[in-house]
Amino acid sequence: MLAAAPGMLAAWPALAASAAPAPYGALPTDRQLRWHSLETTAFLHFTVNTFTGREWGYGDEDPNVFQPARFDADAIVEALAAAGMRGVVLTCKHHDGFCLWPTRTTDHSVRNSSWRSGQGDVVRDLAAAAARRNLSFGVYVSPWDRNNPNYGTPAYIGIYRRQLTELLTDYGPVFEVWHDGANGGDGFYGGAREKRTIDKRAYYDWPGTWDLVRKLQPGAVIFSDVGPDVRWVGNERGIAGDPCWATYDPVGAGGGPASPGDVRERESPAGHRHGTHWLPAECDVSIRPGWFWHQNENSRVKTPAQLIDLYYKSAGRGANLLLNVPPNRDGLLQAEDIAALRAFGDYRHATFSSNFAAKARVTASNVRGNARAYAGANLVDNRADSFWATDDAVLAAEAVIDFSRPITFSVIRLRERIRLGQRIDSVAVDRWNTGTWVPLAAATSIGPRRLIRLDKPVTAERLRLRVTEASASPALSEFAVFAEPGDGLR
Ligand code: FUL
Repeated sequence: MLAAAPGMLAAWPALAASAAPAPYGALPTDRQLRWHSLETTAFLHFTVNTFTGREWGYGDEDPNVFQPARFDADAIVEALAAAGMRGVVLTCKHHDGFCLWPTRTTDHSVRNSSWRSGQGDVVRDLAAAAARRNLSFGVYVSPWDRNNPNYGTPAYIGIYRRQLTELLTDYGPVFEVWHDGANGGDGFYGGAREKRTIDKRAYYDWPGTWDLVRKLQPGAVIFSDVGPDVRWVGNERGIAGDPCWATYDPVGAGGGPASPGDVRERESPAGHRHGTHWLPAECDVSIRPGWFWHQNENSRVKTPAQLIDLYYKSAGRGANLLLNVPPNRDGLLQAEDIAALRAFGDYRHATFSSNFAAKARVTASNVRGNARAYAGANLVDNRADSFWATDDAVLAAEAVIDFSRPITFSVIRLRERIRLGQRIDSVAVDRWNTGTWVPLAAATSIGPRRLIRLDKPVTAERLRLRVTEASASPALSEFAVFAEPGDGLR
């Protein structure tokens, strides 16, 4: 070992590598971390309903009603990408049982439609278009099947799993497998035209199906009311709770074990602080009143201002946004929807492409081990893998962010180092105003992302972030500051 030169010893503690904080509580898996990074994704509800005008097809539809003459997966994906969507989930099969791919499990599919002479495959085209545009591709496969004669018997579970097997084997990587919670009722069922009820806790043997998904697509997250990877947020308005904890221990509606379709959904928006599972929320919401395209809803597409509000109330609270934009009877997105998507994308781009805190000077009240690896400057270095951390015993700490010139902004973004768990309970931000700190904003859960949208633009030369309460020493990877364009589309 080399001897240290005289005088260097004093500097060593400051340079010493300090061990990273021990993780706290439930932690995300790698597949969940990838899902978190997508932030905004699109949902495509498309099937025979698009042509019959229904929301829930009965299951007796003639496959020939499915005639999207101008279907163009690249055009659809392009419009989604322009809105900043990083993934797309397709209703490969909705409750009516019509399969958008030429499945070998039933005749009720595109193979028996005269559309493209029975050679069409909506799943293949969308998966390929998404891959070309670098969007992740996901599948919605309704467990309830109002067409299948076997629905309600054990044989149907085998059919459902073969359908999943086809989708998860033949179409490339899948990032999300989406199981909705609608379970049983009346339907065609191969001509029986009757009501079939199932025991939603036992009938589907969900653990067996989830094992299959894991085997076929280990990188895919599984979504349902209860996860196991991503939870339904508990409403179809697209709004997460505030707070919205990434941790959750779902309980059945009656207090027993939870399963898809049977969850105490009033607890889903907020999750549970200190829950034992990392089970983050996804906010599914339609750009229109219905999930499927209906001519008479073309004038009721959400406005850009409404979409932006939803973005702050979903992604801005650490959830993912899953925004449904249903293709029309041509097999394209409707012009009104495309216009709203574009304005939504333009606004996000204009807001988030320049971070005024980048390069700001940061002074933290405590730095873990006094080591550069955990310095306050990591908050503003635009790197996802670096973070500001404090010593284990320091749960309340502050960082002053000095822009060295007045800046005008309206949005603050914070991110925790979620690989180390959700550690922070609450924060506050103050602005420096002629010699004193003035409270500006406060927030609770942060997790992968927290956007604080101010009521109006504010000008300040210096901001102070205070971690007011934490359950373990804070580890924050980002403090960013943005200005919304123009009037901020409110
Ligand atoms: C629900 C379904 O019943 C709706 O039709 C829609 O697909 C929604 C996203 O999930 O369970």
